[in-house]
Amino acid sequence: MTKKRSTSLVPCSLYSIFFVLLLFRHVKSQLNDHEQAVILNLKQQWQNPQPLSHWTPSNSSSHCSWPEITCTDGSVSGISLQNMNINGTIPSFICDLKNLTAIDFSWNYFTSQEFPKALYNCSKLEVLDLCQNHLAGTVPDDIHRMARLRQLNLGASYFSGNIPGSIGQLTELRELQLFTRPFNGTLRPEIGNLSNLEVLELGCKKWKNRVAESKTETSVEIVGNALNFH
Ligand SMILES: *[C@@H]1O[C@H](CO)[C@@H](O)[C@H](O)[C@H]1NC(C)=O
Ligand SMILES: *[C@@H]1O[C@H](CO)[C@@H](O)[C@H](O)[C@H]1NC(C)=O
Ligand SMILES: *[C@@H]1O[C@H](CO)[C@@H](O)[C@H](O)[C@H]1NC(C)=O
Ligand SMILES: *[C@@H]1O[C@H](CO)[C@@H](O)[C@H](O)[C@H]1NC(C)=O
Ligand SMILES: *[C@@H]1O[C@H](CO)[C@@H](O)[C@H](O)[C@H]1NC(C)=O
Ligand SMILES: CC(=O)N[C@H]1CO[C@H](CO)[C@@H](O)[C@@H]1O
Repeated sequence: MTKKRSTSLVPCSLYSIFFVLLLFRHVKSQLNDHEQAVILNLKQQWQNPQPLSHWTPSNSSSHCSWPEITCTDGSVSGISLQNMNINGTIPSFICDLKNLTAIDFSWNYFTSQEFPKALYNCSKLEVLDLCQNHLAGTVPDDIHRMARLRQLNLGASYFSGNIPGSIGQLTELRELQLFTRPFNGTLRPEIGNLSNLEVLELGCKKWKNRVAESKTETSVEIVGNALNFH
């Protein structure tokens, strides 16, 4: 009798494993569908820019094969829209892409009267490149909330004013690019707290392979008198 019970248990547990696997696949593909919907909403928000005409709904993972999108384990981890003539704003729902670590919106026409704080909700963000856009306002005092940032490029846009001391709390920062337009604020001494910083520029270079470059070339450009690097 016990024998009978055990034999009937085996297929039963196999079934449940199979069921759990199916459920897992289903949940995962729903997550992928959701991420694709977010990306397609971005395209719509920006009024369907021509360079993104290949962003069309397809199977649940097809967006991972679009050149502007990077996926890690099937989930979107990067968006790179360099130089695509995009006019518009950076919508807060972009952070519905929960695994986003890199945003490169450089060389576009993104506009805003203030720093896009909505990006604080992208809690895994490590790379933020907003270079050469039409973004204005000051760099906010609570910029340190983007605690994981390794690269921050705010160069050649319309940001103005002082760089807040809290930028010194972005301890992961390796690269920091600020303004090229006449810089009328001051850099606070706290910037010297950025002990991991390798590149500090007040410019905006159109580097295609910035990461590779920064690996071979560790340079710290000291700008201003109040700065202290260790
Ligand atoms: C989904 O679409 C991508 C790109 O169009 C393709 O490479 C992939 O094979 C498709 N996957 C499935 C499961 O159909
Ligand atoms: C984010 O990545 C983790 C780990 O790869 C994964 O478990 C999770 O489902 C992803 N989130 C989304 C929304 O896809
Ligand atoms: C950040 O996300 C939370 C929860 O999803 C939301 O309530 C909040 O409005 C978002 N903040 C911004 C600035 O978009
Ligand atoms: C810096 O420039 C901005 C924009 O041109 C201006 O609004 C602001 O008043 C200036 N600040 C100082 C301290 O001159
Ligand atoms: C950051 O820099 C300021 C001013 O140089 C200094 O007073 C402060 O102790 C530093 N903070 C940390 C955490 O190193
Ligand atoms: C896609 C789009 O509308 N691009 C325009 C954005 O604005 C610049 C400058 O105003 C135009 O040159 C682009 O054609």
